[in-house]
Amino acid sequence: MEPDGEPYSAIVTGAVGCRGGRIAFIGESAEATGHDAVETIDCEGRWITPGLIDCHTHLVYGGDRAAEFELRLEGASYEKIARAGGGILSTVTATRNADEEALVRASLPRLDALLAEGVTTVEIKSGYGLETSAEIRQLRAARRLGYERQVGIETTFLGAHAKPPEFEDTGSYIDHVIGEMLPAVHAEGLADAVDAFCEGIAFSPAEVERLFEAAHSLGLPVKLHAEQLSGLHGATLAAKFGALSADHVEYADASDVAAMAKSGTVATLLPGAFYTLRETKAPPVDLFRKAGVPMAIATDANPGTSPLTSILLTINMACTLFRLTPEEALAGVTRNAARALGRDSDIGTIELGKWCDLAVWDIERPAELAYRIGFNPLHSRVWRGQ
Ligand code: DI6
Ligand code: FE
Repeated sequence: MEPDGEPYSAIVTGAVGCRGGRIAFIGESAEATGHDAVETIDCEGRWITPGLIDCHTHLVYGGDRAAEFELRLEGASYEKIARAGGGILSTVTATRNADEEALVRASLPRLDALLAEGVTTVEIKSGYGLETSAEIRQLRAARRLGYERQVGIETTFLGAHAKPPEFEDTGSYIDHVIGEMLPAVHAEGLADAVDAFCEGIAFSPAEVERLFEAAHSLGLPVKLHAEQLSGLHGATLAAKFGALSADHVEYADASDVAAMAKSGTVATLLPGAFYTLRETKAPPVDLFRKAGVPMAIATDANPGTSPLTSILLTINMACTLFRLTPEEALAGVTRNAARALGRDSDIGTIELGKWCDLAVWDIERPAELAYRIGFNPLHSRVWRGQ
């Protein structure tokens, strides 16, 4: 509930006006009559929300990991498979062997699944190339998706996702990421932000800190996979660098939450990974609430830990598994997801001057977006006024 208004900040009998792809009117339909529109569309009482934003995905990759899924069902753990060279590294091999065209073709059906549920902006990370040319190819393929479809694409450089086999240790690989890969990706203008996987099986907080210093010196914002499988206080480190978001954060503690509140870092919750890995430690949602840390939710769409391309199921899981309210979950895929991308001046709410990205729903009340499982009530989708 907003402090002074309807739940969900709803306008019960409202209208939205659009000019040049931007929102030119939002308010009571009675007040819209003075505006002379070229075209008027009657939504017949349907709900209109901001276009949904999936602010954390690894959507572009080669191959799949169905065989690993079977292994896990036979008892192998995600960490054990990763240490044995499977997991992320098997996707790295498949991604390195795919050209840009093949990556685009493999990713389009996954993107289309998101768009069919009202998504208008998608963040896509690299991190399955782990060498300069393959990372660049992955990011180019991600950007190309934005020309193939009516959708906003934000790209994030995740070279520090896993140590590739060519490197002896994570320290020497991070040196390479900082010294060569990041500058090359930045020179091509392919990264909107820099991310890393801060975890026992990936990179240490000290290594991430060096990467973040390099990102900042290039003027790039940072975000971090933090406290997913263990508590290393990556979230505190992220906050120290004014990170846009700390993501997963199941193991974040009170000190991490306080640091995030101070820096305005968004907590991006990823219930698809929690579900797939059958984790039991839920993120400290109550602490985030009390501290006023904005919570976003996202699919984490990736071939290993979250083969999920349904934003509506993600909303449901955030409520059922993490106990978000349906209103918090909707804010998590709109307003707060925009903040997690540093794009809140442009998208995420229906406000004057923002892009006219909308989703129109065949529902009686917004809680239906969270309540149903496997049902898609999208009526239509508007991207930049189209
Ligand atoms: N955390 C995750 O959950 C994914 N990446 C990451 O840093 C997993 C990626 C994968 O297993 O392919
Ligand atoms: Fe992820």
